[in-house]
Amino acid sequence: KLDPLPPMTTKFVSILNQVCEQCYKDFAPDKLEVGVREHILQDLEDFVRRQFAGARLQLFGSSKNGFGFRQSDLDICMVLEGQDNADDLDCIGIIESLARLLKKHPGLRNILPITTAKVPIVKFYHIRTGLEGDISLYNTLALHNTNLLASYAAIDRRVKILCYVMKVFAKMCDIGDASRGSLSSYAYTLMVLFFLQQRNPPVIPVLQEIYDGEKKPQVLVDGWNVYFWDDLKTLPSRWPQYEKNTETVGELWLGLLRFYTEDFDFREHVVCIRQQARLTTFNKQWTSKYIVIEDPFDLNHNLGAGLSRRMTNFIMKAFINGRRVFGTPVKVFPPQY
Ligand code: 3AT
Ligand code: MG
Repeated sequence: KLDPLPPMTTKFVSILNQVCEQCYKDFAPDKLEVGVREHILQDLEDFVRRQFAGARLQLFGSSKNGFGFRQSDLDICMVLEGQDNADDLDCIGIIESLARLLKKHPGLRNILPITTAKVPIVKFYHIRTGLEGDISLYNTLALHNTNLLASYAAIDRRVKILCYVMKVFAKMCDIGDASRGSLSSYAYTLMVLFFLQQRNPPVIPVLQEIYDGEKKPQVLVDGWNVYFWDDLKTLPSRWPQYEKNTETVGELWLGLLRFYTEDFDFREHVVCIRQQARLTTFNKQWTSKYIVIEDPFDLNHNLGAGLSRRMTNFIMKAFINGRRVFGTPVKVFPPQY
């Protein structure tokens, strides 16, 4: 049972907004740091090509999706020229020999192949920058979902800021580490995007539902349709709700916490960013889990599938506390700049 929130004050909404804006300023990398990542990538590609002549390396994840932190890891996908998919490749063998090769790179340390995971990777530590990274093979869907997230981030700056705030919140509440049984950054980003699509009026459209003609185009990757409207210049004419929502980031942040604690029925509905209409857990046969988040492309993939009941409760409690803390006006004296 949720305690009712006291009335909001305009003063406190404005403070909330400042906090969100500041969070973005404090954590977003600048242009220089983006360049550093591209530079490391190029250096690694040159090095890897000594042994894998047709290798191409590509950054994905938060180095590219618009929600990267200064210390975010480098997510790298490797493909071999002339080879469309990983079907007849010995991925584990390649990861192991890639690890042996990277061990000879003077700029790297802590090379660790992980071949037991669903997606085999080799982890590394880049000495000069202190960045960690991993290289996976043919992680093609991840490249596409990175582009989808990047498009949403480019529509409205509030999208970017809210996703940062959400990631900081998740880290601070210790609910943002998938390797320790929690949800991944990617999952929280999907939750933010879903909220912004469902807001009235919405802040962002459903890009996967905008297309020319009668039927949605098919762009198949690993058997899934990765089509979405990526021509953002034409969005104002394609989407009648464009810029209709004028809420501040602070209002949206509290709105998000209230949405997931007061309105959204986790038992009944799926967090699903590929369609405007509500999708039910019953439709998906995903009724055994409380938090259900559907991947926008791989529709068999529930990002909440790995959550234990304990962890689910822990995450929901963090949202409930967040709602109370951010929803209760207190007298604060903002720092003078
Ligand atoms: P960080 O800033 O690194 O926390 P991120 O968005 O880079 O945020 P990860 O490093 O956890 O997140 O993941 C890198 C990318 O891998 C993001 C997404 O394109 C893909 N990815 C991660 N987890 C999943 C998942 N469970 N299902 C599908 N794709 C995923
Ligand atoms: Mg990452």
